[in-house]
Amino acid sequence: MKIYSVINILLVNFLITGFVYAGKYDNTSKEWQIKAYSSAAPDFIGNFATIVGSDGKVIREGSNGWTCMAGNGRPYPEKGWKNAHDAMPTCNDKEAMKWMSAFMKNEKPKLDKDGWMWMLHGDVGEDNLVAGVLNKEDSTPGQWIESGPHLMFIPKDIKSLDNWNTDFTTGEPYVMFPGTIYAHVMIPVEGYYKYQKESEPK
Ligand SMILES: [Cu+2]
Repeated sequence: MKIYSVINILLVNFLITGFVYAGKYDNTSKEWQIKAYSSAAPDFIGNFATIVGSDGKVIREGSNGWTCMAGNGRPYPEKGWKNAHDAMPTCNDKEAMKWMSAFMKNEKPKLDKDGWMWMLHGDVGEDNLVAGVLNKEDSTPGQWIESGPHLMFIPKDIKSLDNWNTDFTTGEPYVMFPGTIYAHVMIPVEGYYKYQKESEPK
């Protein structure tokens, strides 16, 4: 009897500690953010990129003209993003950076040439036809895609994407937000379908 209560107390303690610990992550540090955001691109780009923190300020100066930052437009959680995927980090060249800031302000992007954006941690889901949809329930039926690793091509002239593939289930590059001011090309790389197996080509 005694032994059981001791074991019980130990178990309960262990569980409580476990729960408290699980809720106690803190991903707001510069170190966490630099690691999570810079790894949205391959090392040879991310290691030399400027990193913008959650407060919109530069937390590391870069040297290659690229900028990495969290791309998730949802409110920044008190303890930071749960993980890198949740942060939806993007590494942008100069043109993609212009596109990102226009996108976040709901403005029309004005680029001087085509741009490139890496998103090797994927995103937490998009309606492929409509920008800004935050939940699968609100998306166009069959058009919700939670992306794994990909590269994005951002054209200066969105008309150049007319008649391109818009089907994300083929594995080929496809147009996201086709026919809109935010039309761009998604280029899936290894692991692209890991969050949404049912869309993988069979
Ligand atoms: Cu993307």
